[in-house]
Amino acid sequence: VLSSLLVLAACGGGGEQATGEKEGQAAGGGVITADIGVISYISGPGAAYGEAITSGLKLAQKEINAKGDVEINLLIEDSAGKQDQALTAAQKLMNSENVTAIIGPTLSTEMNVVGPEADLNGVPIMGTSTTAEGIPQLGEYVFRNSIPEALAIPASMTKAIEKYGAKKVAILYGNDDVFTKSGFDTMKKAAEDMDLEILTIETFQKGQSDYNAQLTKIKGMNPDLILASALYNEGAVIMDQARKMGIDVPFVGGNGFNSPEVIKIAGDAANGLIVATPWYGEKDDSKVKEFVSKFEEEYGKKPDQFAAQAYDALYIYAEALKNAGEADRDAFRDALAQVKDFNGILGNFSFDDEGDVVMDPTVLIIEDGQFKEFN
Ligand code: 1QQ
Repeated sequence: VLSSLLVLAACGGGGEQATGEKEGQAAGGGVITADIGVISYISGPGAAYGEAITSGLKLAQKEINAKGDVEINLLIEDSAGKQDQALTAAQKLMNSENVTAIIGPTLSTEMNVVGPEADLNGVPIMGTSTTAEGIPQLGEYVFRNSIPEALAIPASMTKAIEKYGAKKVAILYGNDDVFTKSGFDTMKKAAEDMDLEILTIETFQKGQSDYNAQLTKIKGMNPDLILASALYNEGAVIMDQARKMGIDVPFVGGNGFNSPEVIKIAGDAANGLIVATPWYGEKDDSKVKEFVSKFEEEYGKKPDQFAAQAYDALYIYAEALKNAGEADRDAFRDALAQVKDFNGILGNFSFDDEGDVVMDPTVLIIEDGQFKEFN
């Protein structure tokens, strides 16, 4: 009795939590259990993003829990892609459910309001698909594992220019969304840096269904390339209408276009779309292949970039939990910030000192109704 009291005292005595866990594990216990909140866009026009994300998370959860050193409970809330709904979900997860940390929300527009609130409450939060400028800078509890537009878009544009010798571009973007606006800023800056002539800048809003005015103007100016910053729903309709009007030049799209929904909605009109992503499902890599086959087995379809990023994200959380040694918000935040050289299905991953990610994207093009490597 005396010796076990001494062990307890040593464990509780100060900062040796990790050692305590190890002893617990040796005795057959010591699994670190954590409630992780998820805020995802799973209903409404962009629901395929959230469906992919939650599928990736659930697959990772199953594998992680089966290994036995951490036990993750996912508490999933729908934000419908809306700021207010995302914020309400975050408050519920933080205050009523008392989660250790949050994954999501899906859109940068949502993270822009949820991130500062989580930071204020000292709740670590990580976006798996938020790519606008400035997301990790919202606070020291705010992270992402999705490659920012500022890296992805210039990579796509560089390849498109190499391949097509493009000199004149038209830009089309949604001006009522944090991500589509940020993507536009990056496109404009990159076009200027690359000495491209910007023929026109056209805007649209979420839910718009008729792009005739913008596309007629663009067609009349005869661009070599169209740069489009949109979520898949608007983006796919834009491509469909453009092709029907006889605009057959390539498009460079931002992260919103990284969804197979673009091909589902636009069909052949999606051919000629160039996007950059750290995810390529046909990669000759054993980890990628294993993930693709497990995902197909579970859901009967191939994973997209959003599923892959979410899958890696939960593994990154599991690693941080293990390193923290306990499901405590502050300990978890510090362990998360220190994740280095994590080897996931998207390649080697580390946060920079602002909680942002540096990764090399692959540039893809849609040809014959499929994403292919663009070389
Ligand atoms: C953002 C995005 C979207 C395309 C996520 C679905 O990149 O909002 O930042």
